Amino acid sequence: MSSLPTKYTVGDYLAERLAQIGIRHHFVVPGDYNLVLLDKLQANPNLTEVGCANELNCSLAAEGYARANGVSACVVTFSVGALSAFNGTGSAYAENLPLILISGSPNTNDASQFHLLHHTLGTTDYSYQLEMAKKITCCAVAVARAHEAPRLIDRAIRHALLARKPCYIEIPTNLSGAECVRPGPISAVTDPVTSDKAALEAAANCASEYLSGKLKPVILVGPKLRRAGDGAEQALIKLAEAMGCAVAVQPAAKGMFPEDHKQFVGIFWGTVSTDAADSIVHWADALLCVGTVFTDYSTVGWTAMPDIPLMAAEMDHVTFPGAHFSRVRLGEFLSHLATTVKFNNSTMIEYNRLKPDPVLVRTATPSDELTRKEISRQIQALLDSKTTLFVETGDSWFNGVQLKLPPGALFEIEMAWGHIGWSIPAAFGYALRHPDRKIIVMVGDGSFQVTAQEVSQMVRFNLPITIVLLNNRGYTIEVEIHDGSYNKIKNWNYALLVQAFNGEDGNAKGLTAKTAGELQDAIKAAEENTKGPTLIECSIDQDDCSRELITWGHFVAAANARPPRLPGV
Ligand code: TPU
Ligand code: MG
Repeated sequence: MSSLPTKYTVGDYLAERLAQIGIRHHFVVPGDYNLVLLDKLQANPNLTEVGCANELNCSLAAEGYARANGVSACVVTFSVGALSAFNGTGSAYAENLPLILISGSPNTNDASQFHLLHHTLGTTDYSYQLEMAKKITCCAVAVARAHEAPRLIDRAIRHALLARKPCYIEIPTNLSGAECVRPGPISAVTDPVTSDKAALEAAANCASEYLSGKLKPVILVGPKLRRAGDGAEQALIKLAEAMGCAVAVQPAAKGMFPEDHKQFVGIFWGTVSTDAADSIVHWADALLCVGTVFTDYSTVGWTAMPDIPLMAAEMDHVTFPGAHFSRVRLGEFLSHLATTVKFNNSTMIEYNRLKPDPVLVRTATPSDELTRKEISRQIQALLDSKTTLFVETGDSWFNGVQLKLPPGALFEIEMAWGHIGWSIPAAFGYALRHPDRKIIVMVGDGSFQVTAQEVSQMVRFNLPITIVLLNNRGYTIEVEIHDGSYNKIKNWNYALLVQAFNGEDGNAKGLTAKTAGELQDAIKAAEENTKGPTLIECSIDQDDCSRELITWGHFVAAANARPPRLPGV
């Protein structure tokens, strides 16, 4: 590695650590407080700098990259950059992704000289950014002396990797180039914590007790299964097969248990579940929750919260009614359980009785006006083993969750944070790490307007992402929760906008579809465009939304409107 520095600086140290933990692309927006740091990161031969249009998009691109790569880095300038990047960092926290947020900061001499500085609140206390970062990361550090950098950088990264949460590293502008020691062995940062043997054993015994005497066990899979890593997804398949029971999946975990597996019984999402997943979950007398997240959204306004005592296997602990076991790693626990459980397929037998017959999907004729159903039908036909489908907040959630994933197809959703506009930068970040996958984004017009600029990075990097934009002229998901004039938005010429991002050398295509035949042609053109993104604007009627959205919106609105509870009542 002759190109690595012989004398290390704080910036070199950080660069080497990022490369050592498997980061190949770091997402940046420059500003005078981080320019020297950017030079140092650029100088590392294993890192590729990826510029973004703004810091919100930069943080969301890093969020998407972390989904593909397991960890990511976002580098911004002080306050004006970092406060925008806090949003994607919040997403990474809620979605359990280790995103390393790195911010440049003022020269170390300024605080003691009581200087007023640009990009600050206009006071002489610059500690506010670190204090804010502490609330939205698992570990926030500010380097104040170059010799402290190795310890602080290693600590922040290790915490993020272990907790699967973002961390924050602040580096003053005059320290990025300051000398520090070279990095020690990376295993000190990356080595996993394994389960406590006694706790693992005790948790497995407790699981046998929990299941004994139960006749109708069901496994419910949540989004933390994939985040846990450690082979947890494979271990779950083994456990499910050893038990023989029904396996339902939460919407944010779609694709984390293969949809073509004979024990997959659908997406459990209360009254808007697919197949008969809700019936079988409600029929169960034992529910093994694996990495589940119960929120107002995933429980349809608290109407679908399971009401039997649960076993909850989390990323690093397991709980039962009346028992808790810390330091039990999910993958190890599931693997252990697979060797001790008894086979009981009663819920599969019942499920096969309850399962609805396949619905006949009507294919539109080419001249038919485009509908939501026809869009879904055509997207379904596009999915293959190489597809990763991104679904954005809005009716795209419901349309996407209804689709059947063929083996190998992956699904990405940001249901916990729910930031409209997430899918465009996130799909961009993800695509850089997985250029071999066929990436399709389902996004609404309102969401697209939030982060549209990041399509220009897809153009810059020649990424053939297909964006299916559902133009229903407004914020339909909000209409179904609570309507008002604020849910109307200005219509754009989306196809033309995307072509504007081409400048003099881009390969983006912008297409419009108002009929079934036009959509078919546009999809064909998208498949032929291998050198850049293709956006297909699908115009549909304002009221053409899914049954599931209307039902879900009704219950979420009811949960939002609960009157304040008075003390003692
Ligand atoms: O399909 P559709 O019309 O529901 O989707 P579209 O057009 O993307 O509209 C989404 C509307 C929406 C809003 C305004 N969904 N959630 N919100 C609230 C919201 C506001 N700001 C951010 C950053 N995220 C949000 N989820
Ligand atoms: Mg819309």
